[in-house]
Amino acid sequence: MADTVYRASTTAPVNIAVVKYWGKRDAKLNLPTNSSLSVTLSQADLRTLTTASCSAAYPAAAGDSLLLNGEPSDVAGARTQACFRELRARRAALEAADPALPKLSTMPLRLVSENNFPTAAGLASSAAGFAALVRAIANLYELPASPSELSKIARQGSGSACRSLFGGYVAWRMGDAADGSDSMADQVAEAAHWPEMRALVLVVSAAKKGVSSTSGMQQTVATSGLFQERIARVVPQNMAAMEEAIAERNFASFAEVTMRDSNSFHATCADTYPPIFYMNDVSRAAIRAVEQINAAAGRTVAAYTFDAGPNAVIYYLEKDTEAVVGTLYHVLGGEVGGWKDAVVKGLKPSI
Ligand code: 2P0
Repeated sequence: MADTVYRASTTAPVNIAVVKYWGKRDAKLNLPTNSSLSVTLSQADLRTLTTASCSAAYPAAAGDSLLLNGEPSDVAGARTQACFRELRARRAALEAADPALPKLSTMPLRLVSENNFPTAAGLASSAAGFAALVRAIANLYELPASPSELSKIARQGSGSACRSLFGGYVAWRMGDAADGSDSMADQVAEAAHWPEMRALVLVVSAAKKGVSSTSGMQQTVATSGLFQERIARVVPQNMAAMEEAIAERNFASFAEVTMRDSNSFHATCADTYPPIFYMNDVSRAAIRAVEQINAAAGRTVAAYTFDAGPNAVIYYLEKDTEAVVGTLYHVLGGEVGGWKDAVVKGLKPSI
């Protein structure tokens, strides 16, 4: 039927890196200078819900469209276009092989997407957003693509998005092929492998960040000497140590690598010229609070990490909830003015 509307929906979760992606070796294909590793958070807390539809009845002149949190959003950008192009090409190949299939690849696409958390709050909304966009269209087109195959497409939308196609503990392998064919994500361990893991997001500010990740990392690659040390030695060591810590469920080691890698990433930001500062005084107060909590416990019970913004993510184990969450409320809520507005949320990794 000419007016049939084809439709598919999916959700994708947020991920928070414990070994950070920062730097592109190819901006067009979105290929990174280093591998990275993240924990995927529960979709009950943070997720994007996306519905993709297409129809021959949608006016061709209007083209493809995206409604994000109720507002029309631009789809003309090269990143979004790359995702559409890759997905349409795969659908067109299926249609060429089976002429009985409806020609969805030629129809305009409409996407409707909603986050259940503030966009651009430093909570990796682009990761969940592009992961959901790619999987919704792949479902609509009934593509027989594995999550790793889809991760190569989502990577072109936003690098960190490739890790949101998996739950649990996820690595994005940088690869070395010039065409990006081996730069994709895989699952290091399911969430059920380490079910006691918890994450807590301290929202210092829900405002849009000052320097975007995309331009910030380009400036770092171009100007920081310290960055060369990070990609040559620090990250490869951290990736290996992190995979071992996860395999052994060794929280002290997981925590140390997480905190060291966050510190290393923010040090390369400070070494960028002109320097980039994502953390603020309130962020640094959170670091001090985690140090106090660990010192008081006499062992490592909490780990902080910061992305391209001031918000803290604190990892801890369920059994240490009281020591970690209770103390954070006490220390930050009571004594540091900036935290009066902070939202403290306990999150589980997704299954
Ligand atoms: C990460 N971040 O690994 C790191 C840590 C921010 C700090 O991935 O240019 O939005 O779209 O590929 O994925 C943020 O970078 O950058 C990011 P693009 P993206 O989570």
